[in-house]
Amino acid sequence: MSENPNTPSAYQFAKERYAALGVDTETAMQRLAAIPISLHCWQGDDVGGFEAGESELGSGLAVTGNYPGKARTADELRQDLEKVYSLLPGTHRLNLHAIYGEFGGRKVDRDEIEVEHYSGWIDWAKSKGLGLDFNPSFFAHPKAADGFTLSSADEGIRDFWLEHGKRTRKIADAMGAALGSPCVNNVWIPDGYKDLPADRLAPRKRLDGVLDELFAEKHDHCLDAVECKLFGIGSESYVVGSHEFYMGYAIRNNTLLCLDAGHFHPTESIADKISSVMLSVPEILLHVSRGVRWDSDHVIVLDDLLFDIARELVRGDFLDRTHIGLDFFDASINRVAAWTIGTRAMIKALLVALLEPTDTLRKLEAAGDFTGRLAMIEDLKTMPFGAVWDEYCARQDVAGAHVWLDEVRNYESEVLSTRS
Ligand code: RNT
Ligand code: ZN
Repeated sequence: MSENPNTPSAYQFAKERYAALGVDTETAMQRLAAIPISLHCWQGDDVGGFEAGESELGSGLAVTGNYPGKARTADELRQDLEKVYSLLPGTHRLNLHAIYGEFGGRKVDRDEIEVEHYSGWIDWAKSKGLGLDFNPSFFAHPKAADGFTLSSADEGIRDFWLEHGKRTRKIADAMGAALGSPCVNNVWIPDGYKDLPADRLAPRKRLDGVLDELFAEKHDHCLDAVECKLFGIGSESYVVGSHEFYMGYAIRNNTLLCLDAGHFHPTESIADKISSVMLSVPEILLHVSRGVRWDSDHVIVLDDLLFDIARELVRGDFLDRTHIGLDFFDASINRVAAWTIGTRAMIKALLVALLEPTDTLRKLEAAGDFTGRLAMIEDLKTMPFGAVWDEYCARQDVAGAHVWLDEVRNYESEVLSTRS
């Protein structure tokens, strides 16, 4: 089908529509290209990791589904990630968990990990121009089996996990130094009680003290973040690392605060929290996720919650102080597609936010014209952002809507289906 050169392209048409609102689509695309998203490695193998021997996930984490083709080795995971990155416009990052080290089949316990176990990842990231982020893994381990790690009443357990955490900060520092881009190291622990606690304070005091020890040494290329949770499976009544706990901790200690979209009450959105916490903490880490009833980790899609998060980052000019990470895991669909769908949704939401005529909305608001504000918010929903998205993908040489899935299906038949 040949196009009539006199017919404006869908993009040209969209560009003019946005220009009429005072929005420059070219600037929006330029800004978008500079926003990295940190992809979570654990979508690729259902939070399995590469430690020697079998281990139960546990600690309130559960991945459902048995779609074939999950990555069984670091090489397979990297191969899958390369496919995903090839379907994403822009330059992004990878977020690794400590359990994804390359241990050569040897038993290397969590308190024994070294930078060398991650050198395969660092070399690969360097060759692909990717930044790395990191996480201590305080789960799927016999010493996490009774529900407590860093806040345990047992000094031996506490010390074991403290050593693990310290090592991850050193490794994160080495990653950041090697790649010339700071590495966010995010602490999430599962600690909590299934049923009514008698002492809510003692574990929190212990955690407060242990975190001080954990963060005592300065590392120039490691950015420390702490992640709260409302409840988990098996910690329904009490979670030591609650929102208030970490909010206070981050403010007192100048660490990053991690907001996971699935870790709050179901009607609570992290979008509304961003402008508040940004007044008190230097930077934030996001775990963009999608809670569905009692599960916090569905693949993100372009829904109102995602639009709201992206809008708040752009409206508040917070992008420079925000590390956008993803955190979902679905084993019931093609995992490469899951990553691609979720990450592309995140990038699209940011594009829509960058295309908003925020000044106009703010003028209406300042004038008390709430009718005009609501009318504009509603009309913006049918603006042709899809044409700008397609143009952005084309310019970045990335498959557009519908076509990317063909690439994933080919990859599935050529690569994923050969894995038993
Ligand atoms: C768990 C937290 C945490 C994990 C990952 C694997 O509820 O969200 O971020 O999902 O670290
Ligand atoms: Zn999370």
